[in-house]
Amino acid sequence: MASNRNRVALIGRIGCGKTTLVQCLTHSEIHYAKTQMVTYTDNFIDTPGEFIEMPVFCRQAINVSCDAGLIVMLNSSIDTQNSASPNFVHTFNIPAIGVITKIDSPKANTKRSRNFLNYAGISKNKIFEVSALTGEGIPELVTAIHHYVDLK
Ligand SMILES: Nc1nc2c(ncn2[C@@H]2O[C@H](COP(=O)(O)OP(=O)(O)OP(=O)(O)O)[C@@H](O)[C@H]2O)c(=O)[nH]1
Ligand SMILES: [Mg+2]
Repeated sequence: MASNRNRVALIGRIGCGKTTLVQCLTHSEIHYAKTQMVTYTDNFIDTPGEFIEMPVFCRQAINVSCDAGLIVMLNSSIDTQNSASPNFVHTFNIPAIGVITKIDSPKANTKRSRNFLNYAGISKNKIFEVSALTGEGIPELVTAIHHYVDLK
């Protein structure tokens, strides 16, 4: 069976920026593409936001991520709502980091995002603030990911 040990699983609400972050990290063209199904690439498992937003799909988020090398839980800094249950990331016996997206937005509220990510079980020192559009915070995130997964 193929191993996902060298893949990063991305989990977060619809539109939080998972696919855009993968495009940024893989130096691909940034364009909007709604994730319709779990999408595997060399180093990433991109999940649809419905997996965390709709309880009926939540087990799927766990199933497809449970043998990844790293869980990245994303939260958009402009999203006022949370969908992750308390300590959600501790469902997995694998490392997890948090990523706050869209920090370029004038409406960004990173404090709120930090609270949501803490609530999901991510330690305060494992949260990274990024903008996939401006590139801010991306080098620090890449360094952090390299601690767990060898990105191609
Ligand atoms: N301003 C800004 N917009 C962003 C950023 N990242 C993503 N977006 C925008 O947010 C929208 C949704 O981004 P996606 O990457 O498709 O979100 P997703 O989490 O993959 O969403 P689903 O596939 O529906 O689960 C797009 O219009 C992106 O351009 C960012 O860093 N800054
Ligand atoms: Mg997507």
